[in-house]
Amino acid sequence: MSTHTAFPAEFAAKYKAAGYWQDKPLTDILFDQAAANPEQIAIIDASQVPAQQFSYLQLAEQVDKLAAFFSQQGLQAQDTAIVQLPNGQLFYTIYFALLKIGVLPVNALFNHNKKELDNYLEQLKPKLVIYSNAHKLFQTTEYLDQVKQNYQDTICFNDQELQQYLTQDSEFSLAKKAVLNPDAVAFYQLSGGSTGTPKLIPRTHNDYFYSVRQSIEVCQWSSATRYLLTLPAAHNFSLSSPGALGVFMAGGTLVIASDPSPTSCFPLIEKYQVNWTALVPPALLLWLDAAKRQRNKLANLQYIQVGGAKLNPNVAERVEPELGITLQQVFGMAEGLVNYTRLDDDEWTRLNTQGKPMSDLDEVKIVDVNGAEVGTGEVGLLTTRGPYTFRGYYNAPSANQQAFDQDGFYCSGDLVKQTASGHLIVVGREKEQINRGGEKIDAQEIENELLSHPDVQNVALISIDDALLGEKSCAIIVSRSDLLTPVAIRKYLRVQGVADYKIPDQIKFVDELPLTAVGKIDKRTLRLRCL
Ligand code: OOB
Repeated sequence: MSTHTAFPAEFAAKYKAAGYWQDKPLTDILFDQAAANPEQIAIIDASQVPAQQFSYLQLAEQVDKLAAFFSQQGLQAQDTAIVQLPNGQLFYTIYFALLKIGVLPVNALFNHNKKELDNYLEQLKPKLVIYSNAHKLFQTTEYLDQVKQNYQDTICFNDQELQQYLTQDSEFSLAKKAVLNPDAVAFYQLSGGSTGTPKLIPRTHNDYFYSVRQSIEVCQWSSATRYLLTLPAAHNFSLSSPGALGVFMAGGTLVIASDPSPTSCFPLIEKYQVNWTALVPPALLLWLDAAKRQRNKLANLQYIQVGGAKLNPNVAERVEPELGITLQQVFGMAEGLVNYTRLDDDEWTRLNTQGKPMSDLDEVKIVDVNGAEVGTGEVGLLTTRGPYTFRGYYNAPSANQQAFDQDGFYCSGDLVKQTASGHLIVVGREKEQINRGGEKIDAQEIENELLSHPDVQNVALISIDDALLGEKSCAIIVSRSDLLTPVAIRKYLRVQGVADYKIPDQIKFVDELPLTAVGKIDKRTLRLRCL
């Protein structure tokens, strides 16, 4: 059984003929730069104290050394790996090292927990797990022992072991570069999910390479770009839109912050003359607040990207006057399509739209519930296909049937309208997902978890408005016992290994849940009741 839905041959041919797919492996992003600009600083890792710098040559050497090490451990092309690391230089070294020998990683978010890791392990049965003792799940050996027990062919390393290996002055012979098919899967991205089970998104060398190249074109990045990483490194926004890979492709410098707070970021912007960064809307609010006192620290910053969740136009309006920085809205998805407002878009467009597709070969169809296209300015469901939008989740035929129309358009679940200029405005969403300040919660996943509690008879997880995060989650529960408390519910979810950000922010008990005419839980009514 094939577990990967490839781009149909006629589309692949079209993207190649247009010169969009160039049949290059993703690792060329780094190695081309190391050859052309070996001395240029690729990374300033300020998540470490003191900060550490790596030139392109040094980074490439580290990648080669680690690739050789992984090969010695018996890892081979087409093996898979689960990597969960905090933001730092090592994330990129490992990413490129695995890709170089053809191992396919899935980069778990650092705030993922046992539930997510269990799921990725179960789906991929990886040969390699890379974890960090800085994560609470690995502070004791319990979980690691369980992994080793259940997956006896899997080798596990923690970040410190690999870091130590890299700092040793040892001789190594270059790993044999995998002979890569550029149309093949390079790695898996993570889906925000809306169907109850986490899903993996295969991204090919060709499609991802193109998405990075087109992103730096749209954002006009160059070797003068100094980008501050604030978001999780694994996220599609900060990896490829244009993100860290965009920095490397442009030959710029990536500055890594330990977190998105103004306290961590403002001094770095000043010290390292950062001129670009990317934020989710809640972090932007904190930055606007801090800039009232420390705007001078942001003097070098020219552009600020905001995306991952809807940016309120009232907040958008404050960015340019209060920070003195041009705003770029980014509406993307790990599945592919990324929309950017252009640097020279007029002010209304920059403040009120979430951008337009980055590629002229992106096809966007906005449809009503029957699949018929709606007119310009009318709200409908966003569906899309194009040179960097995936064609199917890993090993998930029934989910794929739901997620794609018969022409291979991916149904994103977002409700949008399009302006005459082709820009998209996100007005809502149809999918069962809560967007907690950019962090996605699959409502069904948490509902299923809650339903496994013996005292929970029925439950709905809904979004509620939040001034900082945009949305928070609220679990509305029909309990079998008068003794069930919110504290007990939260504890139960924690013990199950649910990630912290997915634990309901509010928990309410009701006698019964309202139903729609077809007998589904009426979340719209619930949401109104919670206002
Ligand atoms: C990005 O990727 P994901 O996979 O975490 O989430 C995708 C979903 C979209 O379908 C949409 O519902 C929401 O996040 N979203 C936005 C948005 N950007 C993403 N909703 C409103 N306004 C925006 N600007 O979040 C992502 C991937 C690449 C670049 C940027 C964001």
